[in-house]
Amino acid sequence: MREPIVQRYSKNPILTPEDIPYPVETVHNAGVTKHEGRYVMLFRSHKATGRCILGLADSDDGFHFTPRPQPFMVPSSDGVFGEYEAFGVEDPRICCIEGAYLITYSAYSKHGVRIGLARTRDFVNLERVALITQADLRNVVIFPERIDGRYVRLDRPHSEISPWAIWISYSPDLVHWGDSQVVMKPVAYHWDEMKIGPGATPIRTSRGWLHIYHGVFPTMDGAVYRLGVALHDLHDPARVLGVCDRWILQPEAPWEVTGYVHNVVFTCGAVPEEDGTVKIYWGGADKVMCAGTAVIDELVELCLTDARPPV
Ligand code: M1P
Repeated sequence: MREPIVQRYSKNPILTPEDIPYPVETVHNAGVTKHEGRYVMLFRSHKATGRCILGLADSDDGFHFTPRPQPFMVPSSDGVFGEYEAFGVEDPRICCIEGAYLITYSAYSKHGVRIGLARTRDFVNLERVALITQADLRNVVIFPERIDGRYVRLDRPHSEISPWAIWISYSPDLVHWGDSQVVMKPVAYHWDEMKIGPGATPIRTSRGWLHIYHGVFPTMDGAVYRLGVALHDLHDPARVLGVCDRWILQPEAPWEVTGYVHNVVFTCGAVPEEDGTVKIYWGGADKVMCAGTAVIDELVELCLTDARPPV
C-alpha cells in the first residue's frame, strides 16, 4: 500500500465545538501561523443563527490548541465594514509579511460575498484595512513576500463562462488590486473538475511557491472537497510550473465524511517547519479542525513529476 502523502495527526480532530468556551456549532477552516514562537489558529465558527464569527486558539506544539475565552472577530457594526459583513465573516487566511499579519476573510451581506483585509501585529488588536474585492470572489491568499515590489494574491472569482478558477492579481498598497489573469482551471472529469480555490498561504521553496489548494468533484451524493498542490514560479508566480495530477488528501476520517457539510477537507492554513515538513490544517466536514504533516520536498516533487496541465 502507498504511504499517505499527508500523515494525519493521530489525535484528530484537534479542535471541536465542545472545546470552545462560548456557544458555537462548528470550528473549521482556520488560518494558522506562528507568532513569537507559538502557533496561532484563527478559526471560523457558525453560531446557531447560521452566521459565522472568527475565534483564536494558541498552541506550543501546533497540535494542542487552547481557545481564547472570547471571539476575536465578529461582524463589524460600523461604516462600510458593517454594511458588507452583516451576514458573517468566514474562512480566514493569515499572511505574515513585513512584520505584520494580514488576515483575508470572506465578508457576507445582502450584497453578496466579498473579501475583507484586516491586520494585526499581536493577535490582540485588530485593524480592518479595506474591502479588497467586489462581490462573488472568495478564497484570497496573499504571498508572504512582495514580488518585483508588488503584493501578490491568488483568488477565486466566479463566472458562468469560466467557472471557479484560480486567478492572480497584484497591488502596490494591498488596497488596490489589478493586472489580474487566470492561472489555473478545473479539469474536466478529474477530481477537481467542478471548482478549485486557493487554500493556504503559498510557501517559498527553492523550486517555486508551493500552493495547497482545494478541488471539488460533484457526485450524485453531493460535492466532495479534496486538497491538491501546485507550484508557481518564484519570480513570476503567474507561471504555474506544475499541478499534481492527484489529490494529496481526501475525506476519509469519520469527522471528515460526516459533519455540518459531508465529505469536506478544506484548508486555509499550513505552517512550514525548519525540518522540511509542513503542518497542514483543514476543516473536517465544516465542523471540526484537523491537522497533518507532509514533507515539503515531496509535495514539490509531485507537482513536477506527476503533473497535469494548469489551464
Ligand atoms: O462546504 C464546503 C466549502 O464550501 C465553500 O467552498 P468553496 O470556496 O469551494 O465554494 C465555502 O463555503 C467553504 O467555507 C466550505 O468549507
